[in-house]
Amino acid sequence: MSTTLVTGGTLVSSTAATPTDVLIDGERVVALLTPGSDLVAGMVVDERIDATGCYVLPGGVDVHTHLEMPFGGTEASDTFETGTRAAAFGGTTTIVDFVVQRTGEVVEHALETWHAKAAGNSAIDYGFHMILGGVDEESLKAMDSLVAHEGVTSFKLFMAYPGVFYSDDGQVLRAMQRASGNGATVMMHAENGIAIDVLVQQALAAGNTDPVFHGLTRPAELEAEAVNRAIALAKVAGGTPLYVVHVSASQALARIAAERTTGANVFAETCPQYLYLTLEDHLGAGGPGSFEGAKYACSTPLRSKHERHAADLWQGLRTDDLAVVSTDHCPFCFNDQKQLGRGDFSKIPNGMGGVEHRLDLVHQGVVDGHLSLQRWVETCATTPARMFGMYPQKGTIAPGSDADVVVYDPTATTRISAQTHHMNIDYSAFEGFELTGGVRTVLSRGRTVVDRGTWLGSPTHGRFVRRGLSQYLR
Ligand code: DUC
Ligand code: ZN
Ligand code: ZN
Repeated sequence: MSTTLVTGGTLVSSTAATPTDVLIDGERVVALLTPGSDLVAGMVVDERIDATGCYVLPGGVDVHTHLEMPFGGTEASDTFETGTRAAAFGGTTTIVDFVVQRTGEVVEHALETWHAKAAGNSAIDYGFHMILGGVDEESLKAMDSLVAHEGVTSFKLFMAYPGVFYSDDGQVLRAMQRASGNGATVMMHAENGIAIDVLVQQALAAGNTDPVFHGLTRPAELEAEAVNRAIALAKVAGGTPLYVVHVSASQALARIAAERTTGANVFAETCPQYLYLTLEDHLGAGGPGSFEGAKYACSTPLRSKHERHAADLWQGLRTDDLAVVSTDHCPFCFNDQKQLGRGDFSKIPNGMGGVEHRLDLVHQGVVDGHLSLQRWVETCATTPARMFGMYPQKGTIAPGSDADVVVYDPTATTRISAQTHHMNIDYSAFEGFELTGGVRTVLSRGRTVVDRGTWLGSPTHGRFVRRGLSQYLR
């Protein structure tokens, strides 16, 4: 076992920012030390990392990624190897990826398939949620066994994508009832997919095929309506913990906030794309006839810059009505995969890549005055770890925790570009963004995996994290 001392930095946690040295022994943090103490001066350590002028924070926890996911007639372009390496470059040291179970498929087989993809191919630690594409007697039973034996304690349901992942209200209710019994969290893709499909067919029939119609046929009201229904069903099911994924609309957030004032276990995340990108400037890029906007087709969609969505999302992050920032990393290359939707926006594979830039993009929110430093760490590391049963192994720097540590230079400049990023995607949704702050050094379980832009990790380093129940319930 070798020892590492991270010295001279400011330890930023979800509650404080304090000059602190961090002592690591092997894979774990073993002590937090006052800088300059005799203990530090006399200490024999194998490696010292000078963090002078930098923040020292717990490795980021991204609880919403889709690596190697078959979807939209193709497959997400990052593998576990490329996606986890890119995540590490951006200071994320744990991901929770989505296993996909489709109608009729045995849930346990789907889980085995995802273990086979990830094992030995992950640079950082990873856990799994389970997408239940088919809610039936067998899959309901499997929920209990995944929670009890497999360390998979959260299940994603879709109120969108009829014929693909869609669950009707009865199926949603049954899965929620099961989760109420076994303690699992239900994650909800909340959009009224039946109504959306009508709007999509009408748009196509009218000859409206450009990417911007992807957003125009998924109006904010249909996100809010689905959120409302999900909340009602969770209540009827006995107060199932509900986590609404990728919230993008003010109206949906307002419904979540209202419910939270009652003390209900209703939680939500947003993603950087909804904080920075818009329907007009990105999904509508290039104007009529342009296909450029396909780069930005994701669901929920980007929202109008003429409304208050982004401002409300930042506020929701401040007030904890949005507890987490994840990425919904689901990359598809523009030059081949996104082309599937040329001439028909409904065939554009939905998703964009962002796993590498979450910490930087949310840190920019600190620089811009939207969030405190502590809230940055809380929304990007500590709360996601607690929300999904990984704390204090993950999400904090404390004696006994995994030594997942990021040294972050708040004076650096990060320029985002597909030319320099590490994700396996031929464009960046954030191309040209110039951000204040940058990741300098990243440790995953005590091993330095990134240092000043150099890759020092290994695709066999990452381990499966068996998760417990949510530790964020109230
Ligand atoms: N939304 C996306 O944009 N991609 C993957 C699945 C989803 O719900
Ligand atoms: Zn979704
Ligand atoms: Zn997703």
